[in-house]
Amino acid sequence: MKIDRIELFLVPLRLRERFEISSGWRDERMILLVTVHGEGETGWGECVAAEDPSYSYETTETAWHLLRDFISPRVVKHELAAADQLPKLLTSVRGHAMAVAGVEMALWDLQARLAGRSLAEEVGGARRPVDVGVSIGLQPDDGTLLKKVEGYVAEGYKRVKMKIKPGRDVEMLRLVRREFPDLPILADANSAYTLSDVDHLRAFDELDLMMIEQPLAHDDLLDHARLAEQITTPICLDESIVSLRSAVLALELGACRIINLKPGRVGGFGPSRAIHDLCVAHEIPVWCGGMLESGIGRAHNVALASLPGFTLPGDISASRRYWHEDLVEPEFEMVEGTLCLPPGPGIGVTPRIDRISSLALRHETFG
Ligand code: OSB
Ligand code: MG
Repeated sequence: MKIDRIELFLVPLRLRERFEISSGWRDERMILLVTVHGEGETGWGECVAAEDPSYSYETTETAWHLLRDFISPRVVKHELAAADQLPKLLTSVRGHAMAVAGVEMALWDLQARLAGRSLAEEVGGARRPVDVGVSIGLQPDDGTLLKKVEGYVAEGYKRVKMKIKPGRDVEMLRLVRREFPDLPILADANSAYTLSDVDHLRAFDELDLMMIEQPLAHDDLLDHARLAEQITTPICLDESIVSLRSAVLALELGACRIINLKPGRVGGFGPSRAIHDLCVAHEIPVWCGGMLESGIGRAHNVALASLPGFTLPGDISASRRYWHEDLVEPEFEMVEGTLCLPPGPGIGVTPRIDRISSLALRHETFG
């Protein structure tokens, strides 16, 4: 594949409702879209970096900088045997996996389109509907949360994840558990606790949670391993898993029993497939997380989630859970707790280029 041109778009998209986590809230996303043009086709990617550095050190602006000044110049006009060869062109880029993933996943889309295959087939997935759950942000009060949970359960979501933080955790989850005795639920702390909270975290064990996601710091695998010895609720890691190496280390240390795999966080499909295979070999369940993506990133996530090791419902909800109007056609709809894989080629949904262009605050072309 010879890449002639790369384009970047920055598209503000208002969320249908505020999304609040332990470190802050947002009402709008700055969607960073990447296109790679080559061999007469176009591949689409979405960089998941957020507007601020609270979830990751990467932000929309650092990603734009990396993509413009370091990644695009090493890819444009270069010959790539296949999408999984991208790391060979980027040996001089350390970290910034989200920026890299934007291009990497666009290359996979391009490769799939050129082969006339769906992205799911291209990455080794099966043609099966993908089980989905929903991630609910912190709510102003328990009554509002219970109503939200009830609504999503009625819509058919297979499991519910709730954001927690100190002061909005055990009691709140206990109420939800009381109202929904059989519902698969989990709690995501986004690093809001430390190992000194172990006695408090032990109180979660009676709630029959599927897991607690990222209770401690992103770079503290050792304390996660220590915590795992003192609580029975399975620990799932999100922020801590930024590469295959970090996944190897986490499993070796016993820092988690489950992994939330987000392709946009680990550098794309190449590292995601390697982490997936590692987890399958260790009998560690994986599920596909989300970063409030538009339909473009969602299409990539659905394709990845069709791999066999994804045995738990992902944070891949329907377009309308996030947006009044998505950036793709058709939008993603949930049917009986699942999202269907769009039939190929590539991501299988059509980016609405007119809408993307007219909404874009910034648009740059390289090559
Ligand atoms: O921690 O999983 C997270 C969204 C933005 C940043 C971090 C996280 C999330 C979510 C939402 O939980 C998942 C989604 O529905 O896209
Ligand atoms: Mg998380």
